[in-house]
Amino acid sequence: MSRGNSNSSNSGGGSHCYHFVFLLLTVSLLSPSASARFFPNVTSIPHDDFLFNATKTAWDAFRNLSGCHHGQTLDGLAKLKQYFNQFGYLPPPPANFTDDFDDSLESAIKTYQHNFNLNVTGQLDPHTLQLIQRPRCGNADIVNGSTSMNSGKAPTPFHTVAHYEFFPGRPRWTKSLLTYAFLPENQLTDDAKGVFTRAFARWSEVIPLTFQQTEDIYAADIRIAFFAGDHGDGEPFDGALGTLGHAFSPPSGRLHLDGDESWVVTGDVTRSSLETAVDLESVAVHEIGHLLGLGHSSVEEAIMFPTLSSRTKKVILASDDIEGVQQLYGSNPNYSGSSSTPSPPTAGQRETSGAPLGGDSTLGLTLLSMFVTVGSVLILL
Ligand SMILES: *[C@@H]1O[C@H](CO)[C@@H](O)[C@H](O)[C@H]1NC(C)=O
Ligand SMILES: *[C@@H]1O[C@H](CO)[C@@H](O)[C@H](O)[C@H]1NC(C)=O
Ligand SMILES: *[C@@H]1O[C@H](CO)[C@@H](O)[C@H](O)[C@H]1NC(C)=O
Ligand SMILES: *[C@@H]1O[C@H](CO)[C@@H](O)[C@H](O)[C@H]1NC(C)=O
Ligand SMILES: *[C@@H]1O[C@H](CO)[C@@H](O)[C@H](O)[C@H]1NC(C)=O
Ligand SMILES: *[C@@H]1O[C@H](CO)[C@@H](O)[C@H](O)[C@H]1NC(C)=O
Ligand SMILES: CC(=O)N[C@H]1CO[C@H](CO)[C@@H](O)[C@@H]1O
Repeated sequence: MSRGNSNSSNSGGGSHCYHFVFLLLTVSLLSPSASARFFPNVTSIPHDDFLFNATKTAWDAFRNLSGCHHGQTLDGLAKLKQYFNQFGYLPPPPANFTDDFDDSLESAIKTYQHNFNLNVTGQLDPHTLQLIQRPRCGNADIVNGSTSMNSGKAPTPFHTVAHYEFFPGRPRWTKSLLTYAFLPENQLTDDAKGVFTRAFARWSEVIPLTFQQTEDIYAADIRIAFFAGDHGDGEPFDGALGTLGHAFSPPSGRLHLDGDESWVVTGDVTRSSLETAVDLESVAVHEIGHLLGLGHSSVEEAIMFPTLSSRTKKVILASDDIEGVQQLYGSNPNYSGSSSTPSPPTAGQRETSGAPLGGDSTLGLTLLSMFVTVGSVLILL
């Protein structure tokens, strides 16, 4: 389940449909007629379905598994096993997964509970199911059997240990200037690109690496793209929530984001009336951590913790993130050593005093607009 060196072929099959998402419109403008002003073809796209309905998200069905335990058979357990397989907790089955709550599922649940600091019960208790359903990074927690979170650490009952972790073999970049480019077909606005500038800056502040945008996506070290569904790398995206993005370890440089999310580019995501709103910068900072060689961390405050709830902003590197990335690259000589200096206010964090909840337009909240391509340009990306 590693994203390390996947060379898988274009399983998108060359079909390419274009899904319209959103162009820096405030939510109040997201009526089909307003959208149509910008993109005449938009009426054919059923965007209301995923934007305004939070009930049909990727892992909602797991809700029904609450209380299920060893020995039972229940519809949906096979799907849960696929989930655990996706994130490295279960090996792929010889044939299909069954709906039986068997030993291997119980053991996967225990490992998951250990990694996410839950009580290790081996049961699908409410806390565990809640975490399982939370939107998260698509990268596995366990790569090639090398566990990256709590479960990979030797038991150290008398100390706290760092929880940051690397990909197997500890791949890292060996040059200090890395270029990045955006998939031209996504047609990102300057505001959206600015989100990535800020996200890269959070890492370059603490390590001696510099990131520079380039227009040439084929020459760039890091290639950033929004895709919907299956996009040819063997790790399809899954619509609203579920997995939000994934990124490959060095020196691959591929950073992919799920084009079906309601990405918030500017404004206070925590006050969005949209249940599925996801903060773009928060996910970008996390995925850049993978690009640099970090795996997932069990420290909940860490950027490299695998989950991110919708309507949540989390962009400040925790000491766990900083120690981890400095193990790979050393410290930036200009770095003062304080791990939690809030960044100066940016367009994305402007005060929006007094605006009532529910009126996103009055909050100055903007959603990402892009064209999402499925399956065509991907072989090189
Ligand atoms: C995982 O193992 C496979 C087979 O041994 C190897 O080809 C692949 O590069 C490994 N992935 C990582 C990230 O180490
Ligand atoms: C919109 O319609 C025009 C003309 O039918 C077509 O050329 C264009 O590709 C369409 N754009 C999208 C995003 O579907
Ligand atoms: C969950 O259970 C409810 C009630 O039994 C059922 O109506 C619903 O379809 C189930 N949902 C899924 C996604 O299986
Ligand atoms: C596995 O599941 C798929 C989809 O549900 C089904 O088409 C296929 O026949 C199953 N294969 C086996 C070996 O059970
Ligand atoms: C763990 O178990 C304790 C004692 O039963 C309980 O108080 C606590 O809420 C549980 N924590 C979680 C995260 O489930
Ligand atoms: C440190 O700061 C100096 C002066 O601003 C700058 O020229 C240099 O590039 C910085 N070094 C790094 C590694 O960021
Ligand atoms: C949670 C949520 O927003 N649900 C909505 C799903 O779509 C239907 C029909 O548009 C609405 O009535 C629900 O409120």
